[in-house]
Amino acid sequence: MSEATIHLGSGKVRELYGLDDERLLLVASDRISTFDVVLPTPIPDKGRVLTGLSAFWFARTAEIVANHLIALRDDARSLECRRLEMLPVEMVVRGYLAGSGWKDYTSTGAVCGHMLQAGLREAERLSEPIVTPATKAETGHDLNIDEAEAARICGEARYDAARQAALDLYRFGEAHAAERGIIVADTKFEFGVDAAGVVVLADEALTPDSSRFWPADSYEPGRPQPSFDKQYARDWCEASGWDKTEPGPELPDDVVAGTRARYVEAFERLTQTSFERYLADPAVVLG
Ligand code: Q0Z
Repeated sequence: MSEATIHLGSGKVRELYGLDDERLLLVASDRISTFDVVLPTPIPDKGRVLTGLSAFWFARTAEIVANHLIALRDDARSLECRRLEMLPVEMVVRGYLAGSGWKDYTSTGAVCGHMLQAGLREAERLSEPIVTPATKAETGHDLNIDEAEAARICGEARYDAARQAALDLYRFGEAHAAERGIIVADTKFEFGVDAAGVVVLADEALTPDSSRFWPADSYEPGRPQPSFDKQYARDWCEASGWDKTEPGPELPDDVVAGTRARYVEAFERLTQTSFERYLADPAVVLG
């Protein structure tokens, strides 16, 4: 990284830097969050897994929608990106009934304004994916809004372009992952607008941190599903008696190793590339 690199912000597990007027650097750390708390123990290579997966999807979906990727760096954890004017709404696409969507459905029969058929079970696959936009609330938590509100905030044309891209991206990713034994239950996309007014996919794409990945081989609607990547860490945290407030517990070595193995497994299944090969030459995921 050059000396002129300016730190612009921190996410829970990523850092954002300015490179010049046109370019940003997104760096994925090895930090892991569970139950909304960042744990003190890193998962080795987690940031490289997430960066490699994002780069893989950006390369494979460029014909669906333009994206912000300029280059994948040799450290395998950093993406050089185009600077965009971000839309202030996150585009969540849900193909399965989980998390806050399942909660809303049980209390109202609808999810963010989408009235769904009666009698659906927890984790059930929806007949069609739905878009449930969200904004960053004051609390830092996401606030679900309906699509009409999102369109007002973004502008109709920009919202419609982002919505169509999000649905097409989800359908592509879900079908690709399903062939490799991973269910993408839902995922969050962020979009920006470039200087020409084009709506562009930004941030990360179809990673385990921006999505719910479930193992297909144990899928059974009617109960909560295990997370493909975080379940070891979550189970250990639950059993430890931690009250889920800051600070989180240190993870033991076997839980770190098991969690790392699941991230690497997700990477290798989805990209059909050995993780070792990716570390030696990150550009292999760009196809
Ligand atoms: C992404 C974020 C992170 C903290 C701003 N291409 C872009 N153009 C303009 N802005 C962004 C992007 Cl990706 C942008 N974030 C989210 C990421 C750390 C915040 F790694 N904020």
